[in-house]
Amino acid sequence: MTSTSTQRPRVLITRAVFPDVIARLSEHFDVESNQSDVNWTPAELVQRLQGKAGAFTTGSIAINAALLAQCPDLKICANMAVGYNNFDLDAMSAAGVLASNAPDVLTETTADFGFALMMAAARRVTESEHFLRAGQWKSWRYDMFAGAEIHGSTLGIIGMGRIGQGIARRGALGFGMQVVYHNRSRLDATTEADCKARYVSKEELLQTADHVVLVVPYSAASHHTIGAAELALMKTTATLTNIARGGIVDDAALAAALRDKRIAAAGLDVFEGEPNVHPDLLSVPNVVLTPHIASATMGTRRAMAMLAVDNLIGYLVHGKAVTPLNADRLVQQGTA
Ligand code: 8YV
Repeated sequence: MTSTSTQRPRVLITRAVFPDVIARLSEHFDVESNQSDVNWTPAELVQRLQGKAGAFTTGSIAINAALLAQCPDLKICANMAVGYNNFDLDAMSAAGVLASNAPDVLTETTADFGFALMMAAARRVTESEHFLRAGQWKSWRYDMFAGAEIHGSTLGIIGMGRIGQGIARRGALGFGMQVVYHNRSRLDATTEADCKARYVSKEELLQTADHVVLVVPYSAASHHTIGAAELALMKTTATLTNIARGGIVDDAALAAALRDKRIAAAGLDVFEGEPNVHPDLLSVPNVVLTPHIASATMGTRRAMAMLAVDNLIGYLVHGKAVTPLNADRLVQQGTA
């Protein structure tokens, strides 16, 4: 190692990434990257973070007080994700570590996928494909895989941030759906008009929507937003789609509701304890299951990764991140 390179900040990329991400970071930092994509234990992660000023993280990398206490050189964790429930923001602020996420660049791609998953569940796309692949298709029948209508039906969105609004616009403008939404706080009138969405209580939404889509961030407060009681409020013909986070839905209760046909179908991209999936969900036919891919187009994944890079360079080289989460709290403590 040359004397120049030892003076450069050191950065850890915690999962495999696009090679040009490494190239861009290497212009400014000494970079260690997990290109073999090994899932490090918390102890290995701590060990790799020794002497690192920055970490490029993804949603599966937990940054908490125990880790921070052992990584005194760490200054920033840049998440390649809009969600940041893998970060303990209080602990990061207390340790003087900046957190950043990757908003906006994935909004439309993720809204596309939420809509696709909702449509696949309603129109029984994977269930009928499995039937065909199993050689069970012998003839046409009037009610074969008859599903639920999309156009003209009522779309209920829980969590009306940027992605929720994108789904609302698709439903209202593209499919003539009536859109109702529930959110911690009501949107301003202009945004409601843009999305053609009407604010209702969670109970009214669950009782009236033909298709419920969850786009709420995960926190202790949103844990099991949908459980047995909420599923019982839904129409028996309704679908439920979760593209938010595992833990927003009680997966065991959902599997029971699907098995007993208390709701018609579900589309799930996220799971409690993923990549493990509740075994009861694997055995019910009326659920479309995908492995957390809502943001997965090459263009969007690249944009998310580059925004994380911009945050690392912005903060460690120029003193200002692009999309920080706790900059105000660091400023108050005089650590930014
Ligand atoms: C990511 C996501 O693929 O951005 C998010 O919050 O859930 C996904 O887009 C995942 O978190 C990897 O970091």
